[in-house]
Amino acid sequence: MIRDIDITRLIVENFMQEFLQNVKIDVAIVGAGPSGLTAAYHLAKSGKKVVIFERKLSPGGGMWGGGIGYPVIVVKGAENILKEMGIKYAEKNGYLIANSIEAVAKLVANAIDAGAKIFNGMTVEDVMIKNGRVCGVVINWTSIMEAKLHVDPVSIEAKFVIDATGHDCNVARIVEKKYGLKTPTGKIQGEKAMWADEGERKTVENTGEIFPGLYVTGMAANAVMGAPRMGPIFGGMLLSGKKVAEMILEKL
Ligand code: 48F
Repeated sequence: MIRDIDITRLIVENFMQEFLQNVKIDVAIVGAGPSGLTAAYHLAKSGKKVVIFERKLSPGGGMWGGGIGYPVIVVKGAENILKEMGIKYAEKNGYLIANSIEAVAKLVANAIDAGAKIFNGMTVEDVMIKNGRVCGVVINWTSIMEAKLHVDPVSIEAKFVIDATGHDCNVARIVEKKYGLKTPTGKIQGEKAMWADEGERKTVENTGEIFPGLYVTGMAANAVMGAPRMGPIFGGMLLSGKKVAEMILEKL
């Protein structure tokens, strides 16, 4: 017999256990797009305690829709990552072509299998900064935020925080507003117009620490540093996610 309250108990108990195991972590990743998921995979594979906080219910960010809603992505320069993730692809004129739904599903599955946690429906609305260093994130349920209820958030302690929030660079924006960034200008430069070749290269180049304890990856890196967008080509996102993980692993 199925008892209704058994279901209630199992869900609440299980979530509470998982959540409490993750209030003090090595790396908090904000955003479960391709760059955040790739970073999570590499950090978790190296045995680090890593959690992705994703505002929406579905992880995958801007990858699901491929280009203009056709579930196809183009990749250049990240063939090894596609292979490692088990994402099937075809090659045409030097470009790799993959199905966006398969790509998201496998990035998510690989990150989870490597040991990363994904908490969905949670928005990072602030960071903790102590002694001039980012040392955690402040979270609230997205549903609470969207309903504009006055409910105070809670904090998660993390040795490093990664802003993987894409075009909006939401975490960088919070820190910029309150303290200024430790970048050459101290300010968010805003992403520039479409230029796939330059954008892909710059995404990887711009990946790095923008405030003590806070790193930026993926499209957020270009938005912070003032580099072009690149549309539905994703090699830069995957390579940037891997790079940010390697940079943090050197310090952990
Ligand atoms: O936008 P998104 O996919 O970021 P990305 O990894 O990849 C960019 C590409 O998808 C595409 C592109 C490729 O060429 O330009 O745009 O850089 O994923 C960002 C994720 O962050 C979540 C958001 O819902 C999305 O899934 N997010 C944004 N702000 C917050 C957040 C927040 N404050 N808290 C939690 N999640």
